[in-house]
Amino acid sequence: MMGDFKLTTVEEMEAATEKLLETGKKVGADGWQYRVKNQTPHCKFGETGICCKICSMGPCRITPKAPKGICGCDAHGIVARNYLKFTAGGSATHSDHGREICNTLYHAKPEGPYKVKDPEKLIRIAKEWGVETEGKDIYDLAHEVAILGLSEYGKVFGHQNFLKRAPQHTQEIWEREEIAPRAIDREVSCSLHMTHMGCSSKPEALIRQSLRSGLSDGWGGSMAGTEFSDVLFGTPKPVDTEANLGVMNKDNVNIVVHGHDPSLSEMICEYADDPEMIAYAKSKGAKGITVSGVCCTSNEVAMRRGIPMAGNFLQQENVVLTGACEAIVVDVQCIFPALGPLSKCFHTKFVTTSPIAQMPDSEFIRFHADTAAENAKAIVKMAIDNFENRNPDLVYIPDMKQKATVGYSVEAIVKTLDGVTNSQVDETGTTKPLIECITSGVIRGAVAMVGCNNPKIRPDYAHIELMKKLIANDIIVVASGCSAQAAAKAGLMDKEAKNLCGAGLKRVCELADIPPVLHMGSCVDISRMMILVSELAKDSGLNISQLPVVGCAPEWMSEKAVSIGNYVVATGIDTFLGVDPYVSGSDQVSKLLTEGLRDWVEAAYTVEKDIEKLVDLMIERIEEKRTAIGI
Ligand code: CUV
Repeated sequence: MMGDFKLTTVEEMEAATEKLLETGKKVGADGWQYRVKNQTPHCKFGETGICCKICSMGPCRITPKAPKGICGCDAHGIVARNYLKFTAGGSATHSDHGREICNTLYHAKPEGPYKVKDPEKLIRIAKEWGVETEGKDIYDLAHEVAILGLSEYGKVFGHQNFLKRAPQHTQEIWEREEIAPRAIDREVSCSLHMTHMGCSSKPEALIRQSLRSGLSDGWGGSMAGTEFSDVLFGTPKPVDTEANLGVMNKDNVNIVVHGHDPSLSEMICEYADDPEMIAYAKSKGAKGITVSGVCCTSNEVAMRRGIPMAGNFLQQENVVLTGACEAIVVDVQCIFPALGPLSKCFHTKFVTTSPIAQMPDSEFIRFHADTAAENAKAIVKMAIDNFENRNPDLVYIPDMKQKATVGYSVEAIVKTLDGVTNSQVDETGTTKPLIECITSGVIRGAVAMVGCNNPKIRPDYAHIELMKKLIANDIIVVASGCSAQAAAKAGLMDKEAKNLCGAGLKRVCELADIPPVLHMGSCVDISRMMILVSELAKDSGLNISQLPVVGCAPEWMSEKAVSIGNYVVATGIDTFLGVDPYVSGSDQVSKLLTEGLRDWVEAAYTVEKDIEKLVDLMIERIEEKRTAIGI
C-alpha cells in the first residue's frame, strides 16, 4: 500500500518557481533564470578550457590558426593547467572549512557555547592519531587533537594522518603513483606553483597533482571537517525532517541558514530554540520561529537536528521570493551575491558573517568562536525585529514539502543495516550485512549521488530521474550535498519511497526501516562515503575498485566538485559527470581523465550529458563489476 505517498515532480517544483518569479517581477527582482539568458551562449574558449590568462602576455586563446600561446604552451597544457587550478580552488575551499572546524574545536569549553558532544568519537580519533587519552580531561584532549588537526595543514614531513584509514592496497597505489597528499596547504600551494607561467605544461604531471590536491581535500580537510563537526555537534543518527519551500511557516519568523560551516548554523538553531527568543517573537506578533536551510549548512543541521531543508543551490533565491524570509544568514560558499540586491526588494535581512564571504548589500555580523553566542542571539533578534516589516501582499510560500528521514553517518548505516541479515547479526558493527546484501544480489550495488545544481542541466531533474531509475534497479543510493536535497524535495528520502524500488532493495528498506536514498550529509561528508567504501573493501577482502559502487555528480558546478571528483576517482571509484569540466579542448586531457587514470588508480571519469545514457552507463558498470568478481 502506498497510502497517499506521491513524489513531488520537477514540473510541480518548476511551477512553484514560476509563481515566485511573478512575485519577483512585481518588485523588480532579478533571478538566475534571467541572468542565464544574458550569459548564453557561453564563451567557447572558456567552455572548452583553451583560454589562458595566467600571465599578462595574453590572454591567449587556442584556434587552428593560433595553436600555441605566446609562451608556446599548447591546448593540452592550457587545459590541464586550468583543470589543476580549478581543483586547487575546490581543495582550498573544502579544506579551509575543515580548518575552521578544527579552530572551533580548539575553542570548545565545558560551559559552551561550543561543547564536545561526541566524546567517544574524539577519543577514537585521538587514539588513531597516537595521542595519550588515559585520564585526560575531555576538553584538554579536544584542544590537543584540534592542534594536531590544524597541524595537518602545514605538517613539515609525511602524509595526511587519515590516509591510514584506507585499505592497504589503496595506500600502496597512492604511494606508488606519488599522489599521497602531504600537508594540505602544501598541495594547494604546489598546485598554484605548478600552474604558474613557465612551470608545468605536461598534462600527466598536472593531472597527477590534481589527484593529489583532491586527495588532500577528501582524505584531509574534508575529513577533518566531518569528523570534528561530529565531535562538536554529534555524530548523525537517523532523524525525521521535511524538505522544500513549504517548510517555511507564514505565521512564524523565518530564518534561513545558508552556506557550509555548522559552527554558525548550529548556534542560530540553538538560539532560535531559546524560550526567551520564542517569547520575544510572540511579542512581535509571530507564532514562533522557524529555522530552515539551504545548501550544505542545511544538510549539517538537518542531519543532526532534523532542521527542515528549504531547498538546494538553485532554490536559494526562492526563499527570499516567498516574501516571508525575515533573514537569510550565510557563512561561506555557494552563496549568490544576487541575494544582496534581491533582499533589498523585500524586507529580508541578508546577513553575512564570515570575513571569507563578504558581499555588497548585506549586513555583516562577524561571527567568531569566542563570541558565537552573542552573535547568534543578535542575528535571531534582528530577524524577529524584522517580522513587522513584512509586506503581507508579497507573501507566497508554495505549499510543497516532503517527509524525509536523514542522518545516515557511516556509524548509523552500520548500526541500521545490522538487523538486515538474520543469518548473522554482527555485534562488532561491520559492513558485512551490507556486503551480504550485495553479494547475494538483493542489492546490485551502490551509487554515491553528489554535487550541485547547474542551470546547464534542468535543475534537480537529473538527480531525481537518475535516482528513481537506480533504486528501481535495486541499486541503493547514498547522497550528499544538493543532490541529497533534490532527493528529499522529491520524496525519495521518505521511507514510503521503498515502493519505487525493485523487489530486493524494497525488502532491504523494509527490514532495515530505511529510505532507498540515504542522506549522508554535506559535501565535506563525502569523506564519510570514502570511509564506508574503505570499510566495505576491508570487510569483503576486495579492492575498492572491485566493489560494484560508482560515484555520480550529474549537475555539478563548483570548483569543490572537481576536487571531490578527483579524490573519489583517486580512491578507486568510477565517477560519472553530467557536466564537462572545461576539458573538451584537449583530447589528451580528456583521454587521460576518462581512460588513462585507470592505469594509475584503477578508476576513471565518464562524462555524459545525456541523462538517460548516464544512468544506463552506471548500471552497466555496476553489473560489469559484479561479473568480474563472480557475483
Ligand atoms: Ni557543498 S558545492 S552547490 S552546497 S552541492 Fe550544493 Fe553543497 Fe554544490 Fe554548493
